[in-house]
Amino acid sequence: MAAASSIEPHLVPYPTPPVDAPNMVVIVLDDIGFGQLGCFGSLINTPHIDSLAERGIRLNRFHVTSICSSTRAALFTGRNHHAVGVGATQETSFALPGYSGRIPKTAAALPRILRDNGYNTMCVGKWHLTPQADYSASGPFERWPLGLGFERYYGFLGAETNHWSPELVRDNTPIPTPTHTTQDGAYHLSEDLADQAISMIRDQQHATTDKPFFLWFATGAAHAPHHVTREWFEPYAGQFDEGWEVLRERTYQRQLEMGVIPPDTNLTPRPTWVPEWSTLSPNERRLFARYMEVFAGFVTHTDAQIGRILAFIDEQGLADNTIITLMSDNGTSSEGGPTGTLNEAASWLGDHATVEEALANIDEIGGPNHTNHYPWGWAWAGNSPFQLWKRYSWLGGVRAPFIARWPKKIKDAGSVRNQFTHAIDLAPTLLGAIGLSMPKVVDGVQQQRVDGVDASTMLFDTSRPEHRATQYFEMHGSRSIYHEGWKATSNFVSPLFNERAHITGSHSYETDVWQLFDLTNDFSESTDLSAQYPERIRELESLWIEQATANNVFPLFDPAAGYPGHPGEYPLPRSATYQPSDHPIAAGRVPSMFGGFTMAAYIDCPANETGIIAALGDHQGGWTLRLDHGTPHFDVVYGHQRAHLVGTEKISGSEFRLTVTMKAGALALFVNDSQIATGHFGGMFMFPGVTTAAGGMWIGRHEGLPIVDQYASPNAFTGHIKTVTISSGSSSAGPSLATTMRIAEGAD
Ligand SMILES: [Ca+2]
Repeated sequence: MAAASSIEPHLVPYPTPPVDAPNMVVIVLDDIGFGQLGCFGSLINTPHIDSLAERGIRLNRFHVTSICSSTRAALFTGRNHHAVGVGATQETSFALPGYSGRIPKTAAALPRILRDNGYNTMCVGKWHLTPQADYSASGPFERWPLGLGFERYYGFLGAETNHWSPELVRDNTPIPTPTHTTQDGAYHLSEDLADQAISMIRDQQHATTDKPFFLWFATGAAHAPHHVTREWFEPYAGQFDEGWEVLRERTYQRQLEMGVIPPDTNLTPRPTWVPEWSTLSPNERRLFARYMEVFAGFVTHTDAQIGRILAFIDEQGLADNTIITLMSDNGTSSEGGPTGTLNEAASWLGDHATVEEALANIDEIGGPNHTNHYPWGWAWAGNSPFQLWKRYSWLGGVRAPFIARWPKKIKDAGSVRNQFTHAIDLAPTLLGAIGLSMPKVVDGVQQQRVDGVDASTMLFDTSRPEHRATQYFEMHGSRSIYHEGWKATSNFVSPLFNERAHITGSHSYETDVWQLFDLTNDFSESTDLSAQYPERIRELESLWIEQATANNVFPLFDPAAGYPGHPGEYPLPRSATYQPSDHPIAAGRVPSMFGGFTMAAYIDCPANETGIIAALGDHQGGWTLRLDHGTPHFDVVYGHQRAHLVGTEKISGSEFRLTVTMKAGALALFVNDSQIATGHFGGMFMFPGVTTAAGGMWIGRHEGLPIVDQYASPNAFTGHIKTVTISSGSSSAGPSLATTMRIAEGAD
């Protein structure tokens, strides 16, 4: 027997980070346009983000995909969005290679690669890369944050959530909903996210001061709902009273003064679909200005939360060797429509509040009673100097602000870089900055072509040449291509959001027209040169087709075409039985109630019991079956549609069956076999605001904002619930594809 001292130790190796590896923080803002940060010319105050730019560099030709999920997929994988199956948002996954919503194993994501190279990886905030069918407690979890390479996660899985009462997940588990029903600032999601990010860094540094970390910090802001306390938006009172043309012009002048746009840049003119401010009524101007004041306050509040993270990094002495990048995922959002909205999800279904209704609620805008979004005139102003907005392949959709700071290496602080860069370049660039490249094989899986370029030397080398000659764009049929300084852009307008009724352009791929721009001399894509260069426009169209083919862009988006939806792992049950739980049941796993339903609750109610039996949604859209001191209630609300069924007698005793039925809009409430109330619900029985927030149905209590103001959450049931069974009246019934798309893309 060998002596212990002669045994060769067998060490299982840990991954080793590169020598002197910097920490990395990627901050992704939502729906903030090129001209909506102070350091990009905005009149909105963003002092902390501005200081990041002063100590770092800005890119004025940074591009994205024009929508949330797709940009995030490109940032994470270094590949074009269609090439990794995320040609549109996760709410619209089709059984098509470019649109499955399922990032393949052939495209390992940045956090996974960094983790394999000795980094701790942490994700906080908006995710939006899990297919909606995979949101439930059964997953599958492969495309949740932990599945794509993060070690810790705190945030929301969907497109958006309520900032006063968000649907949150920690790692792979939903957590109780922080709920705040007044506008006094006791809870706000952005503040919580900053707290969580700071806490994760602190924990990691306590354990291993020398180990590098990667933090992905994605705010819900400034995506709708635009939620913020008064103290943040009141300083903007009156600042937008001169209207959106003036805001756009002032932003443009500041952009010129700052040098974030070239001196000869044209400010593209106001399009016909943005009304002249002077033609609006005094009431409209008052309302629309308030929507913008709230948005501005929301952005400034977001900036302050980012400032807290930056201050923490400074205080820890980490700033010098931490790469911080900050960007937006797409241009400004027009999704409030021409007049703005108090309830964005209802607006997706065409249920708009009138200006008078909104005015009656003007002092509540920004608070928990609404999910407001500003009118699109402000989106136009915020994209100065470009045309159009989010969801289009015009620069107003695809060019976004970008800032990078790395004091140790970036020495020309405050500079503006102008190389043509795209979201797909982020992952190879961050890896390149630490001497790594995208791996060829991960877990034995051969990796697919990397579309992004390592542009890391651009960060600190001012003389670096252009790193990209060509880039295609496509979103919902809006197409463009950049090639060697030129950009060709189609005038296609998708049918989403009823924009065809307003925006001039083609409604058909057969008849659409491509325009040509010399971006080298025309920064803002303002002057169409297609008549002058007919050959060039044809070449660029051909190049677009070549690139689109290589990236799985076809077939092009067409809601009338009846694309096959991509199913989840398991089909929806026709009927399911539930018991009280500490966690919600993912809305996407509840039997379809769209074509009618039966809901039967078996309960014991010893004496005048109160509380929620089942509930889904909130006062902006949802339903609840509940008792109020023994009296049964069923409430359903959605925009202007609502029904309230109330029993005529209290129930008391054991073994009751409480049943709700709905068929063709007719609602009935039963106790055992006796019908006790009827009602009518004229709307579609679906609540997209819930599913896009990755929210769920609760049994026995209701987390989040209440459905009706007769109770306060969680309103836990004081009796005993044995089971609640929901059976679909018609499990195959559902909205048309066009309606589904409208709802889903509303949530982008
Ligand atoms: Ca977005």
